[in-house]
Amino acid sequence: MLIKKVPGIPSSEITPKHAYLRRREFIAASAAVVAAAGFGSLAGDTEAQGGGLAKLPNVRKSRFSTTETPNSYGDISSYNNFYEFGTGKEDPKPNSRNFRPRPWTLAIDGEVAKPASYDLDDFLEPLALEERIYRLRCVEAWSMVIPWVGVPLADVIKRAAPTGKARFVEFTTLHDPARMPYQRTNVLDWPYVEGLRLDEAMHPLAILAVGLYGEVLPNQNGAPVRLVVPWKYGFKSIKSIVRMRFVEQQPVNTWQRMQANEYGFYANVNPTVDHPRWSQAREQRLPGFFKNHPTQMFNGYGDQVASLYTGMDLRKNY
Ligand SMILES: Nc1nc2c(c(=O)[nH]1)N[C@H]1C(S)=C(S)[C@@H](COP(=O)(O)O)O[C@H]1N2
Ligand SMILES: [Mo]
Repeated sequence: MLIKKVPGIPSSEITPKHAYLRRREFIAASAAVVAAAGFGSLAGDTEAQGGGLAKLPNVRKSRFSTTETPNSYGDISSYNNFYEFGTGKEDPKPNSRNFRPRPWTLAIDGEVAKPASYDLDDFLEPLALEERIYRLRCVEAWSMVIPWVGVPLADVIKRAAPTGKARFVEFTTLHDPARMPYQRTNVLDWPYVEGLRLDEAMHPLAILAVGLYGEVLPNQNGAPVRLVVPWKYGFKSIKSIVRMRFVEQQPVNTWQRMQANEYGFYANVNPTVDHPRWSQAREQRLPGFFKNHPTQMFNGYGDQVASLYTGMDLRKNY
């Protein structure tokens, strides 16, 4: 592949070959650089990009957005973790092409005054859509800036009216091996499950995302509805959600069930607690090539979220 020097990106960032990156990751990274060059000025212009999917109407900007420049639509939609469609990061895009995310039913039940099963579009109807530009930090130490469109999770929770017993929210991904091909394998214990403590879920930064770059979500990013919790590692951002259940006991999330010594319940971005197989001190900010950017505590949201964890040992509660 021909790699042109991109103005504004130091040549060190596009130098091929670096020991710790596998070849396919290098190809993805350099493809992203070329794609970015093709767009000329990314310059934070979220209107200019998209995937030709349905536009979401009446999206307002949010004061909670980062001012960092978003990654290109191409970056965000071609480098994904979505094991239901394959374990490689380039797999979900081609393997989810035929997935139909509508009609979609979302169940909200458990310890709530108003359990209900909604058609997703009816469910969204009374909620105001916001663009939330957040950096998503994967546990595997790469990150991207993504212009999500979504609704505050707190609004959804208030509507469900949790009872006094509700202490956690458990989220579940669709389980349909006919539509999600890797659910016919046992690479994970299906369906994918995640959980938040109720106060984390009520935090104004937590959203249910239904769009990207002003359009409905592409399948590979978790269509039609996924969680985004910007101070936590990406695996907390469960995709293609069909159920939110309010519970008393702390849920066991999928990665914790698979490898509890590597993935905990909290999964707060924390540069001082390494993953057993790699350091979390630095991150690779895609499309940058090197893992050379210091990781920030709570992914930079410490002022807003640290108080949720007062008195907790974040080494134990990783
Ligand atoms: N159902 C489901 N949700 C999932 C995953 C998955 O494999 N299955 N991967 C997670 C991980 S590890 C990350 S980093 C984010 C990636 O989101 P993105 O592809 O939109 O960047 O999705 C998360 N949500
Ligand atoms: Mo991740």
